[in-house]
Amino acid sequence: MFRIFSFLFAFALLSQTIFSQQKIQPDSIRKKMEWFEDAKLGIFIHWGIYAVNGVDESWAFYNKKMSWPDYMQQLKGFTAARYDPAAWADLIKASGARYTVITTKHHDGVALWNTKEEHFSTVKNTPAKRDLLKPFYEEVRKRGIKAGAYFSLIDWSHPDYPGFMKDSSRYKVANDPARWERFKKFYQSQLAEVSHQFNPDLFWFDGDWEHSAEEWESLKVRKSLLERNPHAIINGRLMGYGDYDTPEQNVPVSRPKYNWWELCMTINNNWGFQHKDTHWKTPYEIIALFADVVSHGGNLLLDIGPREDGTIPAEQVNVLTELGQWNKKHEKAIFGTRPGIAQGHFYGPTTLSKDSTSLFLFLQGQTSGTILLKGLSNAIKDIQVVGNGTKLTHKVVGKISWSPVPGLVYIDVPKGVQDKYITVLELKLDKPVRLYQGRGGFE
Ligand code: H79
Repeated sequence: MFRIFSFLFAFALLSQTIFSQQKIQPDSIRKKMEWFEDAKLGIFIHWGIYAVNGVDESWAFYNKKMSWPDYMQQLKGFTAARYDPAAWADLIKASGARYTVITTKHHDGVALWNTKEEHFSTVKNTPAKRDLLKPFYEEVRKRGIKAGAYFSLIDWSHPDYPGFMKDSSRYKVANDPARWERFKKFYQSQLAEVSHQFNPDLFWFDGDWEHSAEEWESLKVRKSLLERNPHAIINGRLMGYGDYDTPEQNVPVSRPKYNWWELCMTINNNWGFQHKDTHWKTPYEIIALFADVVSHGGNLLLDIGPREDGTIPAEQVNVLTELGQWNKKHEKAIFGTRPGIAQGHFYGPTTLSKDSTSLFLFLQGQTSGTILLKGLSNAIKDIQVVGNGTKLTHKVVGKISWSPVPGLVYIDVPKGVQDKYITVLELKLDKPVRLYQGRGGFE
């Protein structure tokens, strides 16, 4: 029994440190979060030397799948020879994404800009020999896309960083505080370079779990970034000092705790380019997932992993292009919307217009026939298939005159109006949405 308790206690402690509580009050950041809340889709880019041999980004040596020197040999093969930042920005624009986040530095410590610090960079240590970030940020901003910077707090290649491989560490912070101070100064200087050179709209930290907020100096870091740009958004991986929650690969079933959240997800099974990974998600799977995320008030940060030469795999181009066409057709049902109605009213994703007088229903698969909506107190003025204009008929069934409980709404969805992926219906309501959520009794 004691063992079970001590296990539970240890687990509780662990989850407290790993999943730290948000320390930022939502009301204090509501204004700056507006664009993020409306944006819904971002494109994540993992580009680094790991694309040369197609190995796990940084984790390959951490997990001892290869030695650190072998991993770093990839520096020699990173050419960026066919890098076309304008083409990347065009693709991101075509996907419908409103923002993008690129790896400025992953856990392997290789910076993609010309860092002044004495440490690895694509400028000093690879045949690419240049700052890859500046032209990218310029191109995306030209197109009105918000620009985000992924920055790894962890730097497993830095001699003053304690962590190295999963079962080894250079030292313990408590035993050599001066060494940790040196690392802190180093990482905060690099971060200041990113902040001053590119002024990102969003900072996407990763790897906070290896140290406490005090050790990282999370609050100080947050403050200094916001001094440079008070509107900058900071993701939730700063040990509690971020603005929004970041589930990774795992799709939430209920809404995450933070007021704002973003699911980051790969198109195959890896963040960076890997020659052997052919587990591509289909456009349908991504679009269905995207609708689900938006219906729960989240954003999707969809990842692409360019090759070392800067070309983007055709499968990823295809998913972004198909998603973009679907987004264009269904723009009003996605962008700038608010989370939909509770599950139980309708068995599928839903969203609401900002003023909540339009309710959007997302039909999975190739739905046709009669669909059911429960507990809608509003009158429906009009139903249309989004992006297609076909008007649909509906019927209210079982409305009891003396009862406040609304009748059941049945909508006829004929064959032939279906989208290639997900069909969306817009229900125009007489007033802002009102729902009945009772138990059907005389309450
Ligand atoms: O950059 C991509 C990945 O390389 C990086 N984040 C994305 C965006 C990443 N990979 N894995 N993780 C982040 C989470 C890792 C969690 C673990 Fe652990 C680290 C599992 C075991 C060690 C955290 C700390 C959970 C348990 C201990």
